[in-house]
Amino acid sequence: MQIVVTHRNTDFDALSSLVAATLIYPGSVPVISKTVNPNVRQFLSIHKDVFHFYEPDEIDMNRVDRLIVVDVNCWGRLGRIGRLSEKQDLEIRLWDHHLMPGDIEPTWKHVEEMGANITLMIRELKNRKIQLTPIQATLFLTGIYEDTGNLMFPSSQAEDAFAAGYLMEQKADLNILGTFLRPAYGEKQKNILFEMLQTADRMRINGFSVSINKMDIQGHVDSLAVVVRMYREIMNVDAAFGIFMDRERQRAIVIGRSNIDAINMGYLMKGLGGGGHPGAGSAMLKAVNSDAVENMIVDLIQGNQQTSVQISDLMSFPVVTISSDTTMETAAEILREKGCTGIPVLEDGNLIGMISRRDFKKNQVKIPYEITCQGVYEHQCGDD
Ligand SMILES: [Mn+2]
Repeated sequence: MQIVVTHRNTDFDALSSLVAATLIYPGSVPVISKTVNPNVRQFLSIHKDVFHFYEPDEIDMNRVDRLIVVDVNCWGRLGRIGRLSEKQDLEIRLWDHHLMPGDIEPTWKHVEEMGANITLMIRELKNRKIQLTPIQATLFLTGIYEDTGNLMFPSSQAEDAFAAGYLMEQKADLNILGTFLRPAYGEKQKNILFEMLQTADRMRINGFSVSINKMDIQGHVDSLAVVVRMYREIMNVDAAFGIFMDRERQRAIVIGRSNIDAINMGYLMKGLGGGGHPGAGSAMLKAVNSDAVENMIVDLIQGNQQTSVQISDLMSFPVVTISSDTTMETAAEILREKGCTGIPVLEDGNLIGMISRRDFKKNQVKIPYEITCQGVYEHQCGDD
């Protein structure tokens, strides 16, 4: 049995890629997580007679021998399907437009930088001369528009625009598209944006205008990415960041938007353990204080590689460290005990590196727990 899967907090690019994969791999079963973005849920509830998706519970994992993964490359973002990471003899095919390495090791892959993942799959559909129905074309175009910000994000490529033109030829309906692409901006988001604007501050870093805003939130808030996007536009800065502290869950969600090539949000967020695209990215940090996160962001923009001080500030307290002569087995033991994803390595009191769960995979030391990716990426909150 072959199944197609994508990331939780499914957005239109992910949903489109899921549908496209079922056309490229006839007989494959599309499986969708229960957590999809609000506008995708709205689309699905209206078009449920056209598209049939399965939930992870409906799949007998033992029967799965081929897994097709689209628009994501981390097990941790697949939800329940992530359990398949332990399955032996699983053939994995990966389609992704995120260049940032993940922990899924595919048998075959098509990974290429592109504004939207669906653009890569449209190229394949065209090569195979597979006809699209108008509703498929509409869905795919929504995917391109959402992931490229209507082709305005700097990550958009010419091929995204050509693919959009092709979908319009295939009778994509722009009226339907407009209904679902309206940003999920409601009362809660409005209040957060207003609060951010009241405390807004601008700074100049390396000649760029940057605004970093710290605020507390309670519980999960949808579409924070939309809020940060609007915040950046209103503040009219090159890059804007929202550091949203959820004190109850002891975590900070960091969302960034950049309008210039010189500040690559995807790379910058990777420095915080997250990820994203050049124009938009996010990260989730546990047990941190917002000032330390702000310092880290400033440091990363300055291109300062000497981030040791900030890294130790970011770590849970007391900071767990190991010395460079610690064996991999002992390090694995410490990681498991402390439940953290990485530990700073010290030599004579100086930070000389980090050891992370992924390093154990490289060294073939048995990892006693599931590897997870911490990045929430942009689309968790409205756009991947
Ligand atoms: Mn995507």
